[in-house]
Amino acid sequence: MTDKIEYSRQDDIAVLRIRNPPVNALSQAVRQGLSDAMDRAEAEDGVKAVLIVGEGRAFIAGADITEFGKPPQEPFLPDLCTRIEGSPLLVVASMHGVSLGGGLEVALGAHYRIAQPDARVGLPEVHLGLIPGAGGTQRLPRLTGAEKAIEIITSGRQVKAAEAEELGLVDRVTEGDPEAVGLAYVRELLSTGAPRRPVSELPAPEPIDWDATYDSVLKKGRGQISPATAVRAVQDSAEHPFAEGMKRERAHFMDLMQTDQRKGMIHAFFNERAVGNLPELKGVEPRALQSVGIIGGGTMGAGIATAALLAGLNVILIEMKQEAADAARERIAGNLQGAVKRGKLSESRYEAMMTTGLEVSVNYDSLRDVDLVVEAVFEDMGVKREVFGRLDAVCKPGCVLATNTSYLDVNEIAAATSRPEDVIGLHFFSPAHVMKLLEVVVADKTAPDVVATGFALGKALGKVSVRAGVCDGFIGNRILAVYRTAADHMVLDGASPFQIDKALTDFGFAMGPFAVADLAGLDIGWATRKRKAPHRHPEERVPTYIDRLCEQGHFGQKTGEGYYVYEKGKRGGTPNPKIAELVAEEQAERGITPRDFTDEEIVRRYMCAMVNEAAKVVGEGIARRPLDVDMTLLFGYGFPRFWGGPMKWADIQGLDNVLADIERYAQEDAWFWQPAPLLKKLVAEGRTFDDLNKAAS
Ligand code: 3H9
Repeated sequence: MTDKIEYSRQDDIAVLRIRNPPVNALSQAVRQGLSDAMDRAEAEDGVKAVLIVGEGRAFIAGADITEFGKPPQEPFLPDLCTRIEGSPLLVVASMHGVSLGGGLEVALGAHYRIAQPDARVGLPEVHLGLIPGAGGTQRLPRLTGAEKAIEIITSGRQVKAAEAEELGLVDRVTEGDPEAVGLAYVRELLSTGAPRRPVSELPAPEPIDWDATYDSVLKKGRGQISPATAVRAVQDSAEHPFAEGMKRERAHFMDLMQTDQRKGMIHAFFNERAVGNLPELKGVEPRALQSVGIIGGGTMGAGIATAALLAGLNVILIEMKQEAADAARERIAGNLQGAVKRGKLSESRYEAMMTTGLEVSVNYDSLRDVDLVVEAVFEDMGVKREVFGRLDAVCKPGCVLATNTSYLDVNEIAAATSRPEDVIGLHFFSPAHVMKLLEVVVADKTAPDVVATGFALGKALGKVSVRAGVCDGFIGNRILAVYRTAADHMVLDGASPFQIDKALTDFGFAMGPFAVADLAGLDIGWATRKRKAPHRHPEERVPTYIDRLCEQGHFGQKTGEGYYVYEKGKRGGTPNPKIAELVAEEQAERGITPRDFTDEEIVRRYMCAMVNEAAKVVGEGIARRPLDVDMTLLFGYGFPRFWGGPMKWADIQGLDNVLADIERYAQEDAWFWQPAPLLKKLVAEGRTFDDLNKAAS
């Protein structure tokens, strides 16, 4: 038996304790250990029942994801679950923490399940581009019915113990030490002569409208294939005997294992965790963080305040005038009330946050004792420098002074203080209490413990924090500016914004770039174009057709008209017919003969522009590693998770193919399509972006 399973006897019960920290993933050694321990329990005299428990923070978090992509090793998990279920002994699982994926499948192989009240169970394989592959799609529907099983599997959500009990997924919920309550339950079952109860022997689920369910899940998945595949696997559970259903589930699972989507999603899973592990911060202690000051109570400031309050921090928010201060308080209250409505925050905690947790003031002196200040005022260098001068005068020594600027030079802002080592950029994304991304922007003189404090704040707020260097737009907005331009160029050359949006949402983006522009407000891009106009290179192509719409006061969703026309009370918009006219005028002025684009070409050009700029961002050290770009795009820009991020996408396409396309596009517009030196270097060396990630970790 492997040392991953501790075997002990409690009278006539064999206790199998899984010990594979941190989360008891089902590695080969764990699977082997469980299999051996079952053999031993069955062979030993006097054993009537087996209790399976997990040590540490979870029962079992699922299959060991680090083994995916390598040749599978026996014993295979589906066989292990069937072996547990087939035991002549009574088998009980006592679940605490999470039981996810293969972890729940092992428990479903047991004959009875007891759980702690705060336990959560689920089958999250779709988040890894997979479906449950150890009987989850066959056993779960036999307990919950097909419809509920499909909902649980395709959402991948974690089901709380109470709901799991209601659904028949667990038989009992009892608080206490998992082994102690498990043993008591087994003894009770033995004393009442409870029979073995294999889930596989329960009747198959009733049929539902499989095709309609498949279609709706496919549509909801926006290009992701595994949730729809799960519907077919559950259908198999209804239409075939259990053993045949298991075979079919395995076949689906192994097919999905080979897909790019599985590779992309597992890349996302690990790098979401790796992105905060910066070698340069090893051993660097963050500064103490209990109270946060925020300058400016607009949408951004109020969002940051909301996130900080929800994380249990005290917040002092500064506004210029009492009226604005009152409005900021209202905004924060509204945000927190949203959390109350969604059941994420109790009324009493809400009251405490709004009274003792939050102070809204018009006096900078209130910031005297705070540990960190985030400035979220108007995006203007003069205004920001004035704010930082005042903060320098008021804040205690060691207070971290952060700016939420989206593109201004953090070095210049830091220079407005006598302590540039305490100054950092913390670039939140709106709404700041919802969006997961935080760019931690490190200026030339920022002290390492200030960087560590930025990451500590991000962690406390539940954000995915990415280290960025100083440049116009940092990582995300700098890359966005370029792929947006690629989309604009395609419009000038003949593709409609609506075709582009559709091609990109079909690719998996949450929204297309033109719908996003309408949502953000066309005035933002207009202002940026005006700001950048004096610095443009003569060969730079900057379409101006949309400026004509802005000049007429149409700024997208907020004014009811932009690329799309929005009717009050209706979701989404319809294409604005004026766009075609404005584009045609500009094409005529520039002497462009419009041509057709396929959806495939649209995606390719957009992605190549993104990857090329991203390679420049990494090459210049603005992002430390390709994975920093991937996580930025995934968590701040609606990039489809199943591609893993633009750099992962490029690795999957082959960097030589991506470079060849960029060089081909450069024959039309050499100024825009200048290949990134890093991309050329990697192609020459036959290396990938992922090789760089590995080298940096
Ligand atoms: C499956 O089961 C397939 C089967 O149906 C069929 C098979 C044939 N494997 O997230 P954390 C690591 S698919 C390996 O920071 P938390 C994680 O990388 C699987 N490693 O903690 C991290 O490492 P590090 C279905 C894993 O408390 C450390 O554990 N299961 C695994 O915030 C701590 O993780 C899932 O998809 C794993 N399965 O959250 C569950 N899980 O410290 C995936 C975690 O080096 N896991 N690690 O960075 C999770 O959702 C969360 O990790 C969990 C804990 C909720 C468990």
